[in-house]
Amino acid sequence: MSTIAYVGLGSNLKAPARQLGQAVMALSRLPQTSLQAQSPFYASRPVGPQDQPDFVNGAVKLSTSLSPHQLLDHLQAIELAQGRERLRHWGPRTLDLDVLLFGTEVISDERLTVPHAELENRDFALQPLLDLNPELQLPDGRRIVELRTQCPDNQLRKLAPMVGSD
Ligand code: ROI
Repeated sequence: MSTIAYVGLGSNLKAPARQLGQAVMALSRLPQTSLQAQSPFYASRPVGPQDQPDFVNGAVKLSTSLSPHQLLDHLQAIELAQGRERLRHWGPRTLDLDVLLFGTEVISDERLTVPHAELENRDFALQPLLDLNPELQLPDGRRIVELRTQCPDNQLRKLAPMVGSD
């Protein structure tokens, strides 16, 4: 059985847009998974300490027969493969991959919280989800489009698509 999962991507170190592009390539190669769509990328002001570079954020839509925790294992492997650095709490990072939504599942354990715990406060996650599916809802029925209008503003700026960035 396949589930539609949405994964958020973020980076503000080491050529962030390239980090995201590389991560999308890696996600397109996951086992038991097909990449259905990729959102535009956005520059965004950092949530957390302001003395760090702006982030680049985006999201992808996957169809997968992996379990949520298997998917998380793969996301963490991709983060590591791209030399993940987290310099401090809520500080700069090379690559963050988060399970934002996994079908209509609600998960809360020591490794994984789905829907993502901060989703409704983060325009840089909500907007790419809307780009991928304007009708999307949380498992509790709240509409992403509604949450987007209520969440803090991180000054999203849509970036031009990257070409020839291998
Ligand atoms: N801020 C923005 N704009 N984008 C992120 O992806 C992001 N990720 C984080 C913190 C440091 C909380 N701030 C962020 O982990």
